[in-house]
Amino acid sequence: MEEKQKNIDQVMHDRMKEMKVETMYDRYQAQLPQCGYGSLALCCRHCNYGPCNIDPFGKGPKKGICGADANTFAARHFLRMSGAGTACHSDHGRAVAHLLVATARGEAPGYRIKDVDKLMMVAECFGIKTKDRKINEIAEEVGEMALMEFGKPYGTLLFLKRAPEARQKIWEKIGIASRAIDREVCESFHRTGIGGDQDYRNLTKQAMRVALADGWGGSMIATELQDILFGTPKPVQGRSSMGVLKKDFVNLIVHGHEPQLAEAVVLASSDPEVTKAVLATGAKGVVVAGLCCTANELLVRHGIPMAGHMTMQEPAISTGVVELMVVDIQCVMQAIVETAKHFHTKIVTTLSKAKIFGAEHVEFSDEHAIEAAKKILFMAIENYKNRDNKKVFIPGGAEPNIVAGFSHETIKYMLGGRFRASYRPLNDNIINGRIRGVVGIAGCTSPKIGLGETSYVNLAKELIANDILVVATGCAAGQCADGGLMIPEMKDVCGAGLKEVCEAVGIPPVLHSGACVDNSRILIAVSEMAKEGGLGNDISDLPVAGVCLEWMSEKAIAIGQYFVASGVYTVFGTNSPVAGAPDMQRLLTSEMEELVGATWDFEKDFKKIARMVMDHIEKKRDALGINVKKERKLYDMAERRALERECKPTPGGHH
Ligand code: NFS
Ligand code: SF4
Repeated sequence: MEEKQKNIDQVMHDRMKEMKVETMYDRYQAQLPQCGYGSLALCCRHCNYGPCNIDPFGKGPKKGICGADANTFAARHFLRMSGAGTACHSDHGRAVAHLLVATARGEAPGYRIKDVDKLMMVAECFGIKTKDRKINEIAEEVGEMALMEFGKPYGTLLFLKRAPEARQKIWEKIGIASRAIDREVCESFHRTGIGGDQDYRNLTKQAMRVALADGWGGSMIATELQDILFGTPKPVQGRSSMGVLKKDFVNLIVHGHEPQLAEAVVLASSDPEVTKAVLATGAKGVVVAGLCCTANELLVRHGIPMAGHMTMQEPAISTGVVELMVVDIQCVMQAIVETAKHFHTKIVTTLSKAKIFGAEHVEFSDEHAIEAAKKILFMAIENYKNRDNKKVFIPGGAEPNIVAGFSHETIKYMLGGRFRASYRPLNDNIINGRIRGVVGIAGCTSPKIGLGETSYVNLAKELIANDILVVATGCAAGQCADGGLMIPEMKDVCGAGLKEVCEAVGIPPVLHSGACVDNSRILIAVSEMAKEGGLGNDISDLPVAGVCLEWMSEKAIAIGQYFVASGVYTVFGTNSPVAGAPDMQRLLTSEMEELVGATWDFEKDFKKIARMVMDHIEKKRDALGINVKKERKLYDMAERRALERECKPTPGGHH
């Protein structure tokens, strides 16, 4: 029997095993069996009466010492996860807002306002006067107002207004229109302490409100303000593979999430002083490659190559050619410091809020970004001579294998044409059935599904074969990119309808829309589809869905929850975060429908997920009345005569 070709993940892990470099798969094995209480959300240590456990099956306790039951346990966990995820995306957004203000004031010399159109759009959305004002003045006010969104004492978030009116009404009606971002995060933690909110339905509502403060707040601020500063993504060729690292070059990997660091490193890497220093070492140049969401940010804006997603951070170092990995925050595993010890690689942290024991630290600031970036580059260059060529091993090619950069503006522009950017053609193609619907694939990669598995690739392939357009972000997008799905040629594995559209517009069937904060782009896209008309008047009317197969981070839970609260049916793979609390599980997977017109679903079996999503899409199409069964045409006399003139009646006659 022919052996299935190993993918880069497997090849790298074989190599690491050989070299006795520990991986997350080893550590995952060492954790097995994972704690049953934890897996079911049935442990609580929110106070020191505990830790308390609930026994879901046997005769053990059904309540914590304070009396909290399984639903309260699970709902509190769920709210804390939503709150923590929101905090991550939003603190990132806040940093970008600070940078915008600093840039506008001329206090951040490495940066400038790149996208004035986007600045004007956000200014208008914030109700800021733009006429006869200097760009920098407007930018400063936009940044200041964005910062106010975190702590304003009254009112609700300004970006909520970008949702369809029907959606805003639902949020108002059930009391989940988010107020200030920090307030929602703070209140979530307040409510989940001992003796706080102990009604799982009420807790879940707050989980919606805090998550909406992520999607329509912190994440959207991050995305839009980054576009202002670094440019709104446009289609760009790129490469995603370990092969982007090059043998004769100084290789520097930027890992983490906030693009301000990565942008500065990219900028500084072409500084003549840096080039001179590189050439002096005998290397041919310097490769800056991204990892995780930083990679997505750099890829969609500049086509900077991507070395990998979450589960590939240790393998990337194990190529032996990485002089330095510089990190900021989020999804950076402490383990990389140990991995690096097997090689010459330096690990450098940059934020005072995220240090790793054993790593070097170069403090990064908006004011001195370029200096810090240069310092880091010189450290990498200096380290080139320490590379051990016997340890070098780089799998994968280096030629471009993706077209990325599909911001919602680009999608609209490509579909509608230069003079009338619009979602009309997309809506029309959904109505006429060439495209059945749209699915957003987002989120993490995880060792839980097994080494070498490419769950997102398989799912995306099945969806596009069934005429469903796929929009991908985060590590899921990274995996789809590695899997070769993000090139226009992939139209050939699509269903006939989607193929026709991809051909006409010149897009791949799986669109790379950026990092995890860029899921906010999907919110805007679905809002505009709803407003464009013909597909109902709310997001929950659209034939769309969200999927995260290998969720890991608390951020993924926040994203899932804001998708659902925005009206998007969302399916998560592996396991439910509330599995041990049946009422809570039912609330998420069915009763949410009544509240917000959408639900969660959790499904272990990946193969089933494609089916679930497609069924959902067809259900929505039916409800919209766009799945009209071809009515049998009844001819009147005149038509009948005309027909008879054209063709001879066959035996049995016409109907
Ligand atoms: Ni999203 Fe990005 Fe990746 Fe998951 Fe982590 S990098 S913000 S959390 S693992 S997709
Ligand atoms: Fe136990 Fe209640 Fe304290 Fe949790 S909050 S640890 S359930 S007593």
